[in-house]
Amino acid sequence: MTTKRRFTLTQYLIQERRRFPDASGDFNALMLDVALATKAIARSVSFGELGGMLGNPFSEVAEVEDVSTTVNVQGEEQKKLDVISNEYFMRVTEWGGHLAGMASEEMDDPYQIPESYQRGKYLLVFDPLDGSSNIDVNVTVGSIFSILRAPQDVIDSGRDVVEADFLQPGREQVAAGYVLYGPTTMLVLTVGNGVDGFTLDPNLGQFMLTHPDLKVPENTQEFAINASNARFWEQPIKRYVDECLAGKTGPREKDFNMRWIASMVAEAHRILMRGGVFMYPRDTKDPSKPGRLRLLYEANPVGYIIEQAGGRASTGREPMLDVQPEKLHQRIGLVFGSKNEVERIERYHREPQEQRDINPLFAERSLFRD
Ligand code: AFP
Repeated sequence: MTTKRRFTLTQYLIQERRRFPDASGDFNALMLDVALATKAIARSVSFGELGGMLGNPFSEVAEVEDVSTTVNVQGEEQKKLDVISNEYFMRVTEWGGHLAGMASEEMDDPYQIPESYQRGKYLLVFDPLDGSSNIDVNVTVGSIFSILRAPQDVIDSGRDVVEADFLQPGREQVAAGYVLYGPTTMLVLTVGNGVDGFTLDPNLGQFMLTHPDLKVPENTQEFAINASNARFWEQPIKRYVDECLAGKTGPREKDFNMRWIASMVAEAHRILMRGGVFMYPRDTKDPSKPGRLRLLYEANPVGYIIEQAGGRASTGREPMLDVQPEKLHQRIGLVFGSKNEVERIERYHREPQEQRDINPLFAERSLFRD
């Protein structure tokens, strides 16, 4: 019997580094620290109730220090595992000398690398546990991360990081990835050279390259959206979903399937594996929130992965990776997945305007008005 040779994440990173002979090795070391943090989270998630880590952080706070609220900066309830996962990310990555600072969905302000540690040239941005409202019902959750280069003056001076240092368009990401805590634990990573998937071997404690060069199929007949928000959607999204629902008898002349896990990271993974389109679009539900998901912690890293896999990520109006962030915790409408479907949704966002440009009558009697 012959055994198939598999690369570990470490071997993969060494191989990637060979493309850049001048690289210092800082990035690889940081990535391995991030992977270690996610292995610790995977372990906590897998113990579930047995680990005593489900539920509200104040029921038993033995392992968690400095927790003064059960609501994060997004106004969302924090689970104990949210807090613990955030701690793992910070504690495992802060000491290595590779980071100038971090920002997390779970923390109001940027996190400063303590003075007792060396500061480095990268910024780490993360959502430690996406989909955490699914934890109590034992549905897949995941961590999402993005690695940015710190501005040169931060690297030169070693000064504290400020919000503005993190406000970089998604195209400037050095790497992005997610780790899925599902039936298996999987790391999906892009370092700007395609997308590769690794499965955690529980015996070795190593991420093994199992899904090289992932590609999102260009076409799909599957979409994901929280349809309970339908009354708040803008017209282009209503039109797109209506056409999918009309199936074979509608303008698309084919039937569509629908999925909604409420863990964006798990939806992203399904789309990477078999195609599909995900929408959490801008809507009118809460005028203070132009979308549900966060630009820096969710939309940009997933957008980078999807684009590197040949798919497309958008606000509906412009490519996600071109958006200039204005705030650390900024929310945004997000559409991503199979290229041809996302392009169609973008076209639907443009069309009413184009029609108005061609014929002023459309402003009065548009086909696409409510
Ligand atoms: P939580 O991390 O608070 O569970 O939020 C998950 C999420 O940000 C994203 O992963 C889901 O796609 C989306 O929210 C689900 O939102 P709805 O509950 O409105 O469907």
